[in-house]
Amino acid sequence: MSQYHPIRFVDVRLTGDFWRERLDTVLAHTIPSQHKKLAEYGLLESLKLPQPPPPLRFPRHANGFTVQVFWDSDIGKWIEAASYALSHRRDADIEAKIEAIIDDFEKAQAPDGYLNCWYLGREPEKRWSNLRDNHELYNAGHMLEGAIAYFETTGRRRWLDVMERYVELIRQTFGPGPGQKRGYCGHQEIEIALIKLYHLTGEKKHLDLAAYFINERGAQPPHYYDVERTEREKNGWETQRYPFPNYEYQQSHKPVREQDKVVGHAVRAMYMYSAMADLAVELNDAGLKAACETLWKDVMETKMYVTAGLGPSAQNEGFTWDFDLPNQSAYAETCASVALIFWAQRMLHLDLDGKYADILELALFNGALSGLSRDGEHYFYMNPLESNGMPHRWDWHTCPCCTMNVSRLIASVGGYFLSTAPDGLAVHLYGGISSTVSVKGTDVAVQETSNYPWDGAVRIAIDPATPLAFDLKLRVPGWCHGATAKVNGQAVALKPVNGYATINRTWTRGDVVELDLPMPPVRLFAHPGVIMDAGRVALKRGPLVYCVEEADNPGGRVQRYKLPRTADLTVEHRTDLFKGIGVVTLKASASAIDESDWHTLYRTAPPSEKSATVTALPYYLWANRGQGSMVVWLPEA
Ligand code: FUB
Ligand code: ZN
Repeated sequence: MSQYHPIRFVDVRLTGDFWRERLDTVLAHTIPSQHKKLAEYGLLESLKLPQPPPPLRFPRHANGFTVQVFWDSDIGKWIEAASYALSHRRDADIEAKIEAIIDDFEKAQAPDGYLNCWYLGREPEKRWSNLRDNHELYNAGHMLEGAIAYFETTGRRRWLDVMERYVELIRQTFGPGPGQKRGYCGHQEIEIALIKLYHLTGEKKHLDLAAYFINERGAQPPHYYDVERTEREKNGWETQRYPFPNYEYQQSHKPVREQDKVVGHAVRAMYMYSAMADLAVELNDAGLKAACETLWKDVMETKMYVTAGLGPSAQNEGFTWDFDLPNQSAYAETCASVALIFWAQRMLHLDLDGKYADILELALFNGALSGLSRDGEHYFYMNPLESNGMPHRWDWHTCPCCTMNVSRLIASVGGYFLSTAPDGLAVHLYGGISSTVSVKGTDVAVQETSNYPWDGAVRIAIDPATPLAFDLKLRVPGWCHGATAKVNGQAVALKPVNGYATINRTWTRGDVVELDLPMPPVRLFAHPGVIMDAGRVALKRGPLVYCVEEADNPGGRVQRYKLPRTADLTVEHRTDLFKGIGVVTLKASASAIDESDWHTLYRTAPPSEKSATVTALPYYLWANRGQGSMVVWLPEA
């Protein structure tokens, strides 16, 4: 197990243009507009207890389910995102809004600590009766993460106290003891939150409860979801047949240590694997670590989109079979890529191996970041890799999980840059941050400056309070060949081991490391098993995957282009495409099918082609300039 631990989000300032701009947008636009939507769509009203609940905004599906059962989670996630944002800039108005929500939660809490506004308001007698579908513990997890983030930013612990009371009730209710329910949530999440609570408080009981939920999952016949279903049937509460043939959907088809294939709902899977990796670190649990490694290999080798999108299917919001990665119908939920980042970060702290940081970075700059528009007020839930312009970005969703997942990610992105160990400091991401970390008990100021991801020149100033010998581990991304470095102007040999190059010296105030990460554009080809990508090529530069969008290539659907294997890819720095930011586009000579002479659906004459120039844009930026076609995997000429 690695000795490295991530630093806290509150200890990192974002100073680079790329993340500063995204953060400023989240602060100024996303967080306030999300609060408006929470009000407009009735989520805030749902906390006003006791009072007769208003009619459902989203009527129950035929199976009795409504997304309203997890509204508490969306509110908790908004507070979490807002709290991360507040750590960068305090805002009295947002804080007042959070306090008002806490007032409502505090008033709603039952005397025994129970706190779920859906059940308290609408069906109190059914508390804990349907863990499989109704998200009670998932909600508690997100509320707890919100309470922890709010406390970490503000030092105010009122909501944390409320949530600790609730956690105590959960501890009494679930477990292997007499009279306890041997249950666990159908949507994993509380496990991650409990481990965070353990990190915050140092109280082992929280870690133990997280471990219970993970170890119990799918563990014993009879299956818990069958047991609770039988109870519901006795009470006349079960009206519909369960739509899935087994419990793969929520990864409870077998004990977690025996799971070797990534199955089911993608977000649930990623949250569970994150908690498993966390527990493997905390408990030095080799079995959990091995299971995580097997699952990681499975998803990386057969189930991940080139953008780090996960889950091709809308039917289960998740995984299907190996190499099934359709482009236009890709579900690739924003939440799933965000959750992959959580998992990758935890794997990275199991073993300091750059293969995990590479995926963390890939998901960050592509599958997750695409979820938020330039203006910070429009979103993608699904992140297809090919489109005819539909669906477009929306300003809210009946199921708003992705909106706050992407805002909490961006507002806390600083927490992914650095880790410390007893004898070292590791730098995982580049893009401009400043922080002061403690190494061997000495404060070390770290200032990383760069125009990353547009440019691979990175400057890292290391200023220990007093001269200090330690390992500085610099990630050399897997995509990068020919990285070089200098310390105080003198070249040093970089010999990366598992993706990290170690520079060991006595660091003194004023030391500067210059790292150069060449990032020429490259072509990527998919495994032949991915039949949807046969004969196609994707473009990438550094961590950014590119797409071809109609906005830059007017004249009809962009699928008309064919890119010759040998065509040069020209890098262009552009400041004219998006207000306020410069971006790098790629340009190439290509051919394009001429549609003007097609008048029938089918014909015997082959298509005629003409020469053309094609421009590619970072994928995360697509669908910000109107609706039009887009393609990541371009046909080759
Ligand atoms: O069920 C809660 C969230 O809503 C899931 O994580 C998403 O996939 C969406 O179904
Ligand atoms: Zn989502």
